[in-house]
Amino acid sequence: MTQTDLSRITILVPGKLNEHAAGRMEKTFNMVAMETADPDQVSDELAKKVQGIAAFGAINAAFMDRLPNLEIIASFGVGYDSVDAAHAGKAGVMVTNTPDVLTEEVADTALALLLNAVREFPRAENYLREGRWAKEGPYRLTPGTLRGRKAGIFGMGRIGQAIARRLEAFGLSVAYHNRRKVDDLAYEYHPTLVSLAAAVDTLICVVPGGASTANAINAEVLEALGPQGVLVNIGRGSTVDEAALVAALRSGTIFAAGLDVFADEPNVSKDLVYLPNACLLPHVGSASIHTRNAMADLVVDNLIAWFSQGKPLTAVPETAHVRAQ
Ligand code: NAP
Ligand code: 8YV
Repeated sequence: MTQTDLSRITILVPGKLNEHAAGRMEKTFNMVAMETADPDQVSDELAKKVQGIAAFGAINAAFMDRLPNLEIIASFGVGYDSVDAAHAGKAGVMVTNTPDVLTEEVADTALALLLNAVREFPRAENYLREGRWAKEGPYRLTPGTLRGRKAGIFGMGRIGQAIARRLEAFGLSVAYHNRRKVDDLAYEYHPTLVSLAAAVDTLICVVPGGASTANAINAEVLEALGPQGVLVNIGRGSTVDEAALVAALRSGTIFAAGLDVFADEPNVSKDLVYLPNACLLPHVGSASIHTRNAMADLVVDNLIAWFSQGKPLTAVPETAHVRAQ
């Protein structure tokens, strides 16, 4: 199929579209934007036309079922817990995500969160901006340091390994927990999350969201991490029991936390916002123009590959069996 033929293919874009993706999509496909992925907002005429979705938010089973000719959902982000990929797999709909292109950016952000949480750099900067350095003297010596810390990575996948490389360069030891031990990786493996937390004082969470990781970081894990413990979550907010985390930060059960992701984004619990030992970012792990453009390109390139060659570039495992008709 030629580029001209692709322009006859209707791609639905629910929600706010990344600008770079929008530019390429408009030139390549018949792009139809809609506010949210609400099946009741799709006319019968449009429903029949749609062959693909570029997803920048959640896509549930009801929305897929509304579109009888849907072939592919190209999702923006490596994590695709907001897309019902299991349903798509059963319905013969391909789902793609955006792995690799964001790995190094997200790993950088994880290290920034760790340093900020341990060395209080955002608070020290506010101290300067408030004029307190000149009035009150130097910012306090931080009780926290990276020196001598032992790091544990929950989710030693693509991003977990990029974080591990950085931690090694910073002089920290590294251990990890996954469901399966990774072949040819020298880091110490722990078969349970609690055993990992007990063995380290710096826990970095970078597992996918979804049922298998929901609330995995609970009171028991935080207790095991201990009073010098620092939790960094760059994975998904659903993985942390936020009430247990707030209690652990308040009571000194752990020392500090650095969080990029939250249970109910963009709403962040006031309990966390008011805690001085929580360092918070608004889900910006991959949020540079460079990396978001690369993710946007991969969304568009997956759609082009599917409709021109019948094979996407980065299928998610749940739909790897799906073939173009
Ligand atoms: P990946 O390569 O698939 O790595 C995920 C790792 O988690 C794998 O090593 C996997 O190993 C492990 N894992 C999965 N389920 C688990 C479970 N139930 N228990 C223990 N370990 C489990 O994915 P990635 O590219 O590194 O991305 C990881 C996640 O980071 C994404 O899914 C996304 O949620 C998050 N993320 C966040 C941002 C941000 O902006 N904050 C940006 C990008 C990604 P096993 O299968 O052996 O368990
Ligand atoms: C994106 C992410 O910010 O890739 C992921 O899984 O969480 C982030 O890179 C997000 O998907 C875009 O909304």
